[in-house]
Amino acid sequence: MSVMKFGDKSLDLSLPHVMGILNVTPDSFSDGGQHNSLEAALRQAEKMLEDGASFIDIGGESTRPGAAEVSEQEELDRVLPAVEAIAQRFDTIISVDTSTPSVMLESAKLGAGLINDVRALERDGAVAAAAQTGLPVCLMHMRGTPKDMQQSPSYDALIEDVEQYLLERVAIAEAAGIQREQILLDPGIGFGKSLVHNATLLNYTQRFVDLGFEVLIGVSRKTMIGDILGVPVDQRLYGTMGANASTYLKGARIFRVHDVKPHVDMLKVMHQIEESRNA
Ligand code: 7PM
Repeated sequence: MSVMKFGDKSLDLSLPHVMGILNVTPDSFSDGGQHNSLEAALRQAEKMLEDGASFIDIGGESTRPGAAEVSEQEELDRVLPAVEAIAQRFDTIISVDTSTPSVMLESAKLGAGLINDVRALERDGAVAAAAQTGLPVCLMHMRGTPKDMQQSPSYDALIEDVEQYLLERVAIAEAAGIQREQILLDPGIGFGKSLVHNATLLNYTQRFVDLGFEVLIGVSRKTMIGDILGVPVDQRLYGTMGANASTYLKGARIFRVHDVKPHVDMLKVMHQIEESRNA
């Protein structure tokens, strides 16, 4: 049993877990308005929890390729009301998808259980803020910035580069007092990578697991799936599930997805098969 603590909750990471994506960017709810969008976020969170999500990942910054940065105040205004409302109503682990120190600190006070940073705590003050919360962190690899990362990404040695970067970030996190056992790694699918880069990284998931870390994968509905299948974003579920199933077999244990129920069912079946040794 590999139990990891996320604030006041614990999870057995020998089992697969689904992290449901909750975007609280203004463009994610068409009806507009602060109150309406909070209501819509709560309904979406409730549905994902009924469907078996272990985490709700709340993000207020669009890291879509080419996206502009949001101001700190804007991000606080989007994320904190959702963290507070979900923490009050539901018994779940709240993950905050943020690179901003104040968002980390304030979210932790309101009950968040995980800091999920696509910039691996690179922003000024982020390592110290994350350490101060005492929460686990997910360190993700990104090459470049959301603005420029998809402009012909290239690597000398993809796997070595990503591994070296993540281990550097682990060392910096540990030096600030974050325990090794509190660190999740994520290869950062779609963040400065071509289709072949993404596919290769997924194929090498075991290598990151073998470093002694739990691995989180975020491939849901991404361009990688669209490139392979030639389908728009609303038709990428089956392809997403194929990618996630493949990495489950290579040791990934947390799957960040839009479509919770299909993944919970798929992972339950895969887990049962993988754990069946003695008939
Ligand atoms: C628009 C386009 C909004 C793309 C958001 C995105 C990951 C993540 C994201 C990931 C971890 C998405 C991305 N992706 N956090 N946050 N790993 N740990 O497609 O792959 O969801 S944002």
